[in-house]
Amino acid sequence: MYWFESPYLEIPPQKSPIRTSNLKNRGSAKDSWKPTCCSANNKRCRRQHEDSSLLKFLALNALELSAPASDVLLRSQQCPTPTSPSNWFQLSGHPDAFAPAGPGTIWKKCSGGDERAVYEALSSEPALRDITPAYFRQVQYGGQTFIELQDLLHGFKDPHVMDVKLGTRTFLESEVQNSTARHDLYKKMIAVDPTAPTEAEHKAQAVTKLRYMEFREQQSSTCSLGFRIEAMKFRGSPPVTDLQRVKSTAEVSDTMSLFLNSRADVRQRVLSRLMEIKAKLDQSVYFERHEVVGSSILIIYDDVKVGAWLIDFAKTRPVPDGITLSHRKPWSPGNHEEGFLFGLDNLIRVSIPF
Ligand code: I3P
Repeated sequence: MYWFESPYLEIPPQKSPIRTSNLKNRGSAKDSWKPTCCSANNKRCRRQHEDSSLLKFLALNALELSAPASDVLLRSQQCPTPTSPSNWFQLSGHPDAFAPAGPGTIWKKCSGGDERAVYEALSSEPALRDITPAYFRQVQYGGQTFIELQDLLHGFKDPHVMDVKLGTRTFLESEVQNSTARHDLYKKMIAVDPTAPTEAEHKAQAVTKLRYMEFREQQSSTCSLGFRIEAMKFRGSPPVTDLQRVKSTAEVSDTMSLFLNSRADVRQRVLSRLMEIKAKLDQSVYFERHEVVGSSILIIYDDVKVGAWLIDFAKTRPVPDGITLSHRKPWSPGNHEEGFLFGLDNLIRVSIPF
């Protein structure tokens, strides 16, 4: 267990509100949200409710923030007050996966994989400590296992947040053997493209997870660039999550520019941080021997600070003896390559201004 100061990069104050009017894929959380426990005429409460509605859509990688770390926090989520933590959000991820814990920390539900072991191993490589959220402890609560992590949003004021999923492969190799066809994934597939399922899949109204994950990779920039923008949040706007078809380099680059709001200073600091992360991973012994599937980089900035961290290690696995990974070679079954660094190289390239 360790505590550390986050490597925020300070930026000078600047008054330039983000314009989202040109963004094609805008989320609808704000439109659909309705306050239920306090007056809709109370502007402050309404805004706080809007913030907390982000729990449903945004956040750090793949989470919906509904699992309470304590009853007090659960109540404060339902009707936030100026002194309670109301500005939690999650950009993507599994429902009920996250809960606010205390000032500066969150709890993440452990559901498969061994993230605790990953965080402990990462913290044993000093160079890697500051590129992931700090890990504090494992906790049992309500019959569930959680890990307590640094809340990366802590210390930011109404920040802009982007979740970028890295890698050309987003599923574990073990998924290849899984022949279970799922109706929920069929529904998610036709929501993106109603013509995507084959005749047999339409008839069964079900697809395997492998089929769905590869479909998502092909629809987005995952296959070509080795990363995709999963979700983002602009200050004062609802989260944007319908980015499944942002695919070409030009579309990704435009989305990145929109997120950075043409702020050369922020862009430069994001780039420096991404390059620092890449340099550290290139040197990492742990990384060479582990496939890191489905992890994201979370980029956060406000008027004062810029930060970026790797998150979500539920699908990080050691590779069999005798294998070392480049993280850049194409995947073929058995080689465990996942294209993580190929994606990071491209994310850096696409983030460089023209
Ligand atoms: C989900 C996403 C998650 C994945 C989940 C998918 O798709 O790829 O990473 O969970 O699988 O449904 P989408 O982003 O389109 O919502 P894992 O990372 O745990 O594999 P699931 O439905 O089996 O949870």
